Amino acid sequence: MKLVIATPSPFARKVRVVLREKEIDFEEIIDVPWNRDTICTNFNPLGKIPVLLQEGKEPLFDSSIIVQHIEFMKKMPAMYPVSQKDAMLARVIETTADGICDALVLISLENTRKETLRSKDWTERQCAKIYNGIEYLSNKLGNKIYFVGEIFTIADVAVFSCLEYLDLRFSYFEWRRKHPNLENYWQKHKNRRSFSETRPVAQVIEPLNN
Ligand SMILES: N[C@@H](CCC(=O)N[C@@H](CS)C(=O)NCC(=O)O)C(=O)O
Repeated sequence: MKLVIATPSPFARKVRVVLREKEIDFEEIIDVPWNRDTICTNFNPLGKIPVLLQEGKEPLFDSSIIVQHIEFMKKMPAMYPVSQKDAMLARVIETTADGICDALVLISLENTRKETLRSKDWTERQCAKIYNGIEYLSNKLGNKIYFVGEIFTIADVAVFSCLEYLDLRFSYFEWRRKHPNLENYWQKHKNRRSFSETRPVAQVIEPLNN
């Protein structure tokens, strides 16, 4: 099994963490999806990583779909809670963290454009999603150790990946100071092996021409 990733990507990281948690062997192929020589367009019409490649099977894309596929392999630990209520909550948390990351990706991309072409209004619109999304996550967490029940789930994978992506792309936001409960949460989980082995690393991307 091969996983096409980009080293800073919080979406690829979700899958990389889940495969490590379940101790499933796989090979990582590093790509830069923004560059002209990306390989991900060979497998995903949307031109995005992560993409899961398996011998004799269709390529799978989108982090949530890949995680769902891995979950069907029935290797423990399960990433989605069993009860419908908790499973839905985990997915809402995952979707919120992913949406924050979408906004961060869009802001990073906007910032590669010529300064005169950048839209302040549009960037502010993305910033609102980040601020409101993080506040929502902080409220959902309260003083708990895990987002859903007493177990590590996809919600934790997605939020932790999102918080460290914020550090990489949007450090001036100071989420740690604004949301001390998320800082405590980060401290509790930062040494988990699947996280420490997958810390985001920036890549050089080709700037947009306009
Ligand atoms: N919803 C997708 C988002 C994936 C995504 O946005 N990946 C970014 C890298 S972090 C990408 O490959 N972007 C390239 C592009 O949009 O052209 C997922 O969860 O996998």
